[in-house]
Amino acid sequence: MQMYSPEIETMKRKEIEGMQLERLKHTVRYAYENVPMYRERFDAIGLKPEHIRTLKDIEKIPYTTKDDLRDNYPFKLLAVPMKKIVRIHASSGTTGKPITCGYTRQDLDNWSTCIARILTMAGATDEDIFHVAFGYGLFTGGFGLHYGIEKLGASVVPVSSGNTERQIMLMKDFGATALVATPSYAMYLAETAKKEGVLGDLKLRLVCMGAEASTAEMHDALRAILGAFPTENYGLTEVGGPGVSGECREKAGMHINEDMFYPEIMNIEEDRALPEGEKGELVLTTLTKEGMPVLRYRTKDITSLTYEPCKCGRTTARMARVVGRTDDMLIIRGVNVFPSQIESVLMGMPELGKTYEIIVDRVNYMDTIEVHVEVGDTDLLTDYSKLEELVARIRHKLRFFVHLDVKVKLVEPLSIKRAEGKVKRVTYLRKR
Ligand code: DLL
Repeated sequence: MQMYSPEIETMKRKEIEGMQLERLKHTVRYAYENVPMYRERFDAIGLKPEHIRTLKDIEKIPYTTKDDLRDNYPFKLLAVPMKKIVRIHASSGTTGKPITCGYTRQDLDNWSTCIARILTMAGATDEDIFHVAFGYGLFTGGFGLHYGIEKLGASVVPVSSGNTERQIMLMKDFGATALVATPSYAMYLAETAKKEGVLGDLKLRLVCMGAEASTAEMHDALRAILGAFPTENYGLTEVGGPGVSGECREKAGMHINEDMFYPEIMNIEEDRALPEGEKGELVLTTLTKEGMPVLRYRTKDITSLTYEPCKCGRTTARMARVVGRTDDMLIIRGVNVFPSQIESVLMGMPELGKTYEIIVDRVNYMDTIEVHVEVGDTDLLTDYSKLEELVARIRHKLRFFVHLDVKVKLVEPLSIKRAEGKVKRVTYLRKR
């Protein structure tokens, strides 16, 4: 098994923790001395950097939230003068001002290292030709992956997003062996290539996905269509973008770059750290950032951690696939459900296509939920009895697996609008 940084990726737990503690102490002092918001927060509760003596002491530090980043827009959380910042990225979010991230030269170098590690664990080498279909711009996905691929020494084709037919032509003509995209866009590319009858001309052996949630069923479906190995990776603008963690060939969770990020899983309501294996909100602290260090960032992403060494030989902590964001959780007539749970049911049914949307409304004070899903084959739509039977089966499965009575509508293949950036699976007709 190839590793990009074997000396880090196979460290003993005690050594990793020793390194993390040193870096945590440094980051805390550095943030306290250079970022007014952290100094004010610490002073308000009488916390001093020297009070952080063990990794557990991190729990004394207040959380950082998205609102903190917005309130300090655009650059008040930078720990260095602008002269030292060589790149700025931002994430639009859904409302209001974006949140920003500034990188020093060293930050960019560390970022590329994180990405090169993740691509290597996914099985990439310097012989691969990467077709990058993430947007290039303020979004961290395009440039983040781009420089990591270059660092690995592979070839990068910076296609960016949009114009799906042209993307397929270029993948074919340039002989791309690896595709970088969101899972929903990777699926759209796969469906389009299938429709055009060119799947056999593609040389893809690897699909590296990230930036939105996916399910095991989605990975299986992609693998079946493209004949390429799907892996996913995770990150967020607030801590620098992609590169926090990624899957190896075992596909048994995403290995966290623990020398750069310190992960915690918290029960936020009870302000309690959760033990290994339990699901809660991922909280991240950067350990090497110079431009914009972030202490205990509440990601809102729900996952769990394991510290068990992986079969691949790596010893770094792994995070489970993200079930969803706390703010994406649907509460329908008191039942809590993540869109990913609905996706698992739909993707597991071979008669269905791979694109769906969820519509949430409130009628006569009652929450309603409706799922529109494409069928795999148009012919199904003309056979009324088959159609009825399929709808009944989907409803039954949803009732069984997510405990919800869901209205289901089957629609034509390729009739639901595809996203070029991040997919939006849920439409709210009711006020959130
Ligand atoms: O999406 C960074 C990224 C780019 C990651 C490319 C991976 C690949 P943001 O736009 O700030 O940054 O969005 C971050 O996206 O908090 C998660 O909710 C979600 N997300 C990212 N990766 C995954 C994943 C980039 N693998 C937000 N699974 C995060 C589930 C993901 N959700």
